[in-house]
Amino acid sequence: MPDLDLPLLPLPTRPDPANTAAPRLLIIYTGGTVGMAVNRSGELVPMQFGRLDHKMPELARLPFQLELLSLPAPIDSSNVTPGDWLFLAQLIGRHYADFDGFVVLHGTDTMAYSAAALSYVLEHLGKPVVFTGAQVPVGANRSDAQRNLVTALEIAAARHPRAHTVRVPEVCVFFNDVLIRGTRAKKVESQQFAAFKSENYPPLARAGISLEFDDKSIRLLPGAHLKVHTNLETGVAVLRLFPGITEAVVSAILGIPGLRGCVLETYGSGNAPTAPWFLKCLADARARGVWLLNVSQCEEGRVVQGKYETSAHFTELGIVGGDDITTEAAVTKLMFVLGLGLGEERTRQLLGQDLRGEITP
Ligand code: ASN
Repeated sequence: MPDLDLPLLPLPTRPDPANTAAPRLLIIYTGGTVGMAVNRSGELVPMQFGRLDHKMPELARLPFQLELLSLPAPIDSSNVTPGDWLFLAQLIGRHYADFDGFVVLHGTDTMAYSAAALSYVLEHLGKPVVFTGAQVPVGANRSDAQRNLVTALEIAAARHPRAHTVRVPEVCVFFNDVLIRGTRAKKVESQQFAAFKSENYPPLARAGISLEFDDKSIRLLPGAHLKVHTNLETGVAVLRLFPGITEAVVSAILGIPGLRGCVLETYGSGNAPTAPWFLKCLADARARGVWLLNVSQCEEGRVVQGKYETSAHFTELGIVGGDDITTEAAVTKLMFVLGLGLGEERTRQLLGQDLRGEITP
């Protein structure tokens, strides 16, 4: 694991001098388009931010105390690994007591996976961890970085107007105009600014002229102490079905040496072929101890195993129904739950139940 002792750079802001309790926020810069520049070959590559406050003078007007922590080697989020998620979680754990909220600047391509992974790994989170980024780099004309970052910071600082308790104690994604639970986020756009969608769950907030929180949709877990988990099982795969998929493909994927779990991306409400060879591949994988999590390819709706004959065998084969979970949240849930190293019974229980608001039971 890289060194956790990374320097914090205080950014000049304007906390109300009379308000000694001005929210203290930590921005963690990991890379992504938000901080990219074009190289000699004309490709966008991640860069160090340098003086973020010079590129975003609006930060100086915010009534917060802000500090910036930049990873030594910022990356395009296509290069993110489970090791990066664990490192990020450790970093947040390291600074948890000293800050009121965290904003993670991250590439958009795999932001939904990172936000879901952090949701699992940061158990009993009581402070906001808001992922955001940009579709156009911060220095460029028409960049969306300013708006996304400023609003993400406002969300990370937000308190209930009367009780003054933390408003969004969740890992979430803020992008363009929506705040989305980390385990419900999906990148749906590579060209437009509205790049993310909340799947099967209402947005936690909408940002228009004012910031409107949907308090009843936000998870509150009062009184708990943060636990940062330190292990993720990487022996997982995704098997997306399509008409015409062959036995060779299915058996090759499910037979990968060291495979511990696989997301089965099925049709509709969790349906799949009933061909004997297909069911045998699943049964053989289960017999080798591979966990199978049934996730629908549909963007809305849920898996109901046994609704159709084409999913009737799944429960008896020991395949876990994923309800309305996204693939991003399912992959990271498998990594997290299998990484706990629990017995058969408990593993099945955790895979099937709602852990971080990723399913509507
Ligand atoms: N390739 C970039 C990334 O995910 C895309 C972006 O940030 N908009 O790092």
